[in-house]
Amino acid sequence: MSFGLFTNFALQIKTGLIAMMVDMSNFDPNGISVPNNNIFGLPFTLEEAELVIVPVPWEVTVSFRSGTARSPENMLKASLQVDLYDSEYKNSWKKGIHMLGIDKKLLLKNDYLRKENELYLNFIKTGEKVDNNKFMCKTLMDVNEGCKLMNEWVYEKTINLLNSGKKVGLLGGDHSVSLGFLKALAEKHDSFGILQIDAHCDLRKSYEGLDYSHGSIMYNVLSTIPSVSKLMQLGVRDYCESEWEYICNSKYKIVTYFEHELKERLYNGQNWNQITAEIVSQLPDKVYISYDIDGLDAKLCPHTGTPVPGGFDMEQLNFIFKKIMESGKTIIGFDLCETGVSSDGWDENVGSRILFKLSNLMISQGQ
Ligand SMILES: [Mn+2]
Repeated sequence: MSFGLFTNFALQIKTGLIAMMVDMSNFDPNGISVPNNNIFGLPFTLEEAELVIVPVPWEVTVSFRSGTARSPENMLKASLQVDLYDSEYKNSWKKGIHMLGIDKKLLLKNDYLRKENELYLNFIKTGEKVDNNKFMCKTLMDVNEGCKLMNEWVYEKTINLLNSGKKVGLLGGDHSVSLGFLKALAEKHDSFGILQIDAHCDLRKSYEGLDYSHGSIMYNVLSTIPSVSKLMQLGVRDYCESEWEYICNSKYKIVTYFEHELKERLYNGQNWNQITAEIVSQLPDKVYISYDIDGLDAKLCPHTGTPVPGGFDMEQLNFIFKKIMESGKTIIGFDLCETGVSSDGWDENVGSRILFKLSNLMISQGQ
């Protein structure tokens, strides 16, 4: 494929001639990717794409290892290596996938507040009371306010895209980024469930004093978005007692498949197909996939923010997604979060392949 195509597209946008008529005659899906193109090396503009990926470069509340705010830009590069041929969802990409540019202001704000939050976390580790320290009270207030603004930013971006008829996927950043998108989806869908892939429950109330921590995302979702009728968590293997109690008191609104239980069932002779059927049957008709990459085996995501031993193989989860599609349920949106940044590009390589699979799921469904 030649660089001429990109110029050609730019010209068509300027002259307003694009509409849905994308000239793919010069695009070779079997050829090498053109770096100037968009995600997965695809040539679609925002206007042409059926699915829009919104990158959210944010990791202000991460408590262990940083990097995930940079993963959208790294995944964009890594995505050029993903082959467009998907044996399950052939040619789905032809409906158009486009990733928005990284918002530089949001990234700068993230960098500043992340440092502030580090100061705050180091302070509370000393065991001193925040209330007694005016400087720390102000720092905490700034961090919480910044996270609130990020949520509003995500809401505005995603509701506008949904209103213009686009399908939307979110690319974090840490897991806290999903709240605004889920609020936007709740305006479009009366009732839906969340399928959460995660090593953690993320059900902590105001984790470490932070209102919008990655460790509180599902608590915040359930306490502020009544349209979420069910939360199904898969692969959890690191959680605290209050989260366990919260699940037990949820009257089965939260169904958690803990990793040790899943493994035990497999060891006792059940197969993945049986377990998958059980999982899929409990999901409501409309499903949002919240994919925290740390739900996978850490060998697939060694630089994620809070890795935990154990976890899924990628294909195990793809199998569940396939069965959801076969069941006739609708996937209304997704997020992919917590992909780390690695010097050899491995984490981003895995992440971009998951992003392509999630994109294909969404886009292969009818409008
Ligand atoms: Mn998470």
